[in-house]
Amino acid sequence: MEHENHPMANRYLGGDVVVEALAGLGVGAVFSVSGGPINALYNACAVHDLALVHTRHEAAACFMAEAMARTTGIPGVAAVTLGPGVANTIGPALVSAMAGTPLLILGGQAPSRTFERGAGMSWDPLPAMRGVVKWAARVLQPERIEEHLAIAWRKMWSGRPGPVFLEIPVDVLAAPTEPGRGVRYTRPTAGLAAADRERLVGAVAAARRPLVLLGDELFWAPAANAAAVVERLGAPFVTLRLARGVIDEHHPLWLGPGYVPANASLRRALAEADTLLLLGHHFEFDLGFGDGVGPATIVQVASDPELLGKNRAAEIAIAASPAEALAAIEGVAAAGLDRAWVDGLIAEWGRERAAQAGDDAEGGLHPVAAVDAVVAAAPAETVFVTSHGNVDFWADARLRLRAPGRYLRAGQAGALGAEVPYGVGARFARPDAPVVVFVGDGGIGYHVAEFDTAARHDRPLVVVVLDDGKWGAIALPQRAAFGREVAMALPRRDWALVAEALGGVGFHAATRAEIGEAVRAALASGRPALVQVPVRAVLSPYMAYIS
Ligand SMILES: Cc1ncc(C[n+]2csc(CCOP(=O)(O)OP(=O)(O)O)c2C)c(N)n1
Ligand SMILES: [Mg+2]
Repeated sequence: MEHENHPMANRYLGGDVVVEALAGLGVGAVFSVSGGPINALYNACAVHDLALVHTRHEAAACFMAEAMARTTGIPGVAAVTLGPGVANTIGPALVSAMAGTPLLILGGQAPSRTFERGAGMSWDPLPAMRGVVKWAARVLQPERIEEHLAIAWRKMWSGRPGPVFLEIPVDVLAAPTEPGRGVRYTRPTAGLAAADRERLVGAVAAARRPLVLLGDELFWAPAANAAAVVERLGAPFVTLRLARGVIDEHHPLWLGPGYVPANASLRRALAEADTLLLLGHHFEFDLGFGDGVGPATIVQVASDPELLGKNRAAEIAIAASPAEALAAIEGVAAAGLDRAWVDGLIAEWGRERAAQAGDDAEGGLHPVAAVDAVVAAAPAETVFVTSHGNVDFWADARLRLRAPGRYLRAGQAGALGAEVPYGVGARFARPDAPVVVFVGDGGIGYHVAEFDTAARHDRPLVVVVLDDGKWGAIALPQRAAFGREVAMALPRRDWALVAEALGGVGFHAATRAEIGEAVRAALASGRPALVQVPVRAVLSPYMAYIS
């Protein structure tokens, strides 16, 4: 073969150590934007058969890597070049930190002998990266690469997961070295002490008005019996962030997304419950920091002790795996359950959701009508992505996920721009799953270029642009507060045409029927597809609440 006669071919280098270690850790792909100092890594991907994806922006590479973790539980990895390449990863690292998702960013660097001499593109990223990641380090000996990857992996998963950064200068990555011993990692599960078990069972059994809040950790460490537990208890439950879908959200006890700003029924439940079972999460922004909690006894279970009592003290705070807690209360019934309260809440959520159903008044479709039409045309196993614009908040409230790992949303950081890369990344993680992305006419502009990446790698997905002709989430509250919109309009661009120019296929759809047809045709096309849907700008419950 042609490459075999070249000086660096057929030699075992630092890059080979990296790739073999990653493969041992279950990593399925490396996302990058090509950079010279990491050529040894790229070559190693070919040698050891690890998928390598060159995207159009380092931020997109990171979002795709993070999307792999959000869909499968196993992180992808982003490898980027020095200086501006690393600088472009700061945004997604922040998203991953604030969302509590694992992400390993590998950074290239100039040869170590040039340090402090002003080598081209070279910049010391460690101080800046330390501001956003859990751990950042530089490895200077090829024989210590594997050790550093093992540390990175442990740091990334410890407590609440998050991003880590490892820099490897080109002379280290391209240095001949010996194969490592292989890195393996199994996430530890924190068991339940006997006394905690007793308190937990006692509190749950005594509940008259129990409410179960299912959070992030149940995605990383699932509990197969979660549905059985809520059924036996007769307790209403909400699903938060990464836990969306850990119980099928078509379940009759589902009280909607665990998102206080978008769920008035949840606000009432928090105020009236006598027992709150907060599993694998903390009282964060989505739960109103716990401020709306009424007289309830709070029972909080999370592996990371740092989350216990955060923002709101818990009467019973247990540092253990929520899955262990669910195992402990399996079969426990709430003897004095206030059924009328439970039924009333569930009915209220049903009415709240039904009242959202949009009309087709003058000026175009209501965003809810558009979202519902898309969802109706998407197969049950679809992975959905939404973002942080006004129309995305409608989508967030409308979606009912049937299983975990099927809902990606930037989360606490609220970063526009993650949408298209998340969709492409999900398609790498789950090559057979249909992927549908909701994004606004503002958000699409960030990373629409990743249509090219999806096309080059044959990763079909459907991106639905909900086009209200403006930066809606900013414009609508601005109008309410100031009586006008200042430079908020976005002229209607032909995003379907952009998708076609980038190797995809484009559709326009303006009615419910046209949306259904376009989504089905997009799915059947087997190509990256964009469906552009004009919608009215209607303030979502979320934006109304926070404005
Ligand atoms: C990285 C980033 N920059 C800016 C914002 C602020 N922001 C929130 S929503 C929004 C408007 C989004 O417009 P569009 O994507 O069209 O969605 P719409 O609100 O119109 O539905 C902006 C600019 C953000 N969330 N993230
Ligand atoms: Mg918009």
